[in-house]
Amino acid sequence: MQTEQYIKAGKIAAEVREMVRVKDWIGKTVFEICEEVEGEIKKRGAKCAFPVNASINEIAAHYTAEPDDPITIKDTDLVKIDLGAQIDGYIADTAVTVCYDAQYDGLVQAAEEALGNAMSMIKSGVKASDIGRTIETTIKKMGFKPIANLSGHSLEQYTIHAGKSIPNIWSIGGFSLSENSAYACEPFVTTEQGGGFVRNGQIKNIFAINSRKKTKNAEADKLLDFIWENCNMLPFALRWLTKELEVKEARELLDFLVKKKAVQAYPVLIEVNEQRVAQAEHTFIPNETGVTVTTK
Ligand code: MET
Repeated sequence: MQTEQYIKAGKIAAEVREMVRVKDWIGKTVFEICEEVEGEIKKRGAKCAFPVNASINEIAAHYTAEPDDPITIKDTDLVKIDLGAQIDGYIADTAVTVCYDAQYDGLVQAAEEALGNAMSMIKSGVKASDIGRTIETTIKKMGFKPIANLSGHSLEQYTIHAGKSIPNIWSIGGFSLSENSAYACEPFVTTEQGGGFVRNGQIKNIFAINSRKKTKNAEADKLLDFIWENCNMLPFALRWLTKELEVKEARELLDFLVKKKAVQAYPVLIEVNEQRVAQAEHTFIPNETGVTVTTK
C-alpha cells in the first residue's frame, strides 16, 4: 500500500476538483474543459489517471471530449466532471457536478449528501452493502432516485476498476472494506421520473489496453506500445494520441486495436428515461478507527 502516493494524488485531484466546482464553464466547449482540467492536474505534478469525463445531463458518465469537440455548455446544463490524478499508478478518482440553474440544486445536493453520509460511516470492516443502504436512504429521503447499476470501486496500482464494487443501493452480500485498500465511492442521483438505471450509449470515446499481444500491424503495435508507456492499463482518449498522429490515422489504428480486442472501448452511460443525473465522488482508504479521504 503506497499511502504516500495515494495522498499526494488525492491532494492534487481535490485541488483541481475545487477549481472546477467554482468556475463558470458556460459557453466553454467540452474540449476546452477536458484539456484545461487535465492541464491543471499535470501542472501540479501528477499524471491523469484517465481522460477527464465531462458528461452532460442524462449522460451519467464516460463521455470525454473528441479532438476539437464542439459541444458547448449551456446555462441549463448539469455537467458531471469526473477527474483522476495518479502518482506512479496510485489513483485519486473524484467528481463534482456543476450546474448554473437553481432548479437542479436539489439533485446535486443529494449526490453530495449521500457521499458525505457514506464517508462518515467508513472504517475497516464496514460492509459495502451498508454503504449502499446509506446512499440509497439519503437520496430517497431527499425525493430522488439512486442509479442502481452504477457503483464505486476498489482501486489498485494502474487499475481503475479493481474488482470490488461499492453499490449505490442496498444489496445482499458483498464484501467488507479492508484496511489499507483504496476505494472510490460515487453516488449517482436522478429524478423521481428517472428509471434509476443507465444503459450503454452508442458513443465510445474512452479506451484502455486489454492485451499487449502483437497484432502484426506494425503501426498499430507501435501505437499500443506508446499507449502502454504513457498510460499502462489506465483509460485514455483519442485526444491523447493526436500529438503523435493525424486524427484520422489515430482513429483508424484505434478502431483496428478495438477490433483485435487489444483495446477495450467504454460506451457512454445514459439514464434509461433520459432524466438528468448528478454525481459526487471521493477516493478513500479505510482504517481501524475511521477513514482517510484522499480527495477531501
Ligand atoms: N472515474 C470514472 C470511473 O470510475 C471514469 C473512468 S474513465 C473510464 O468509471
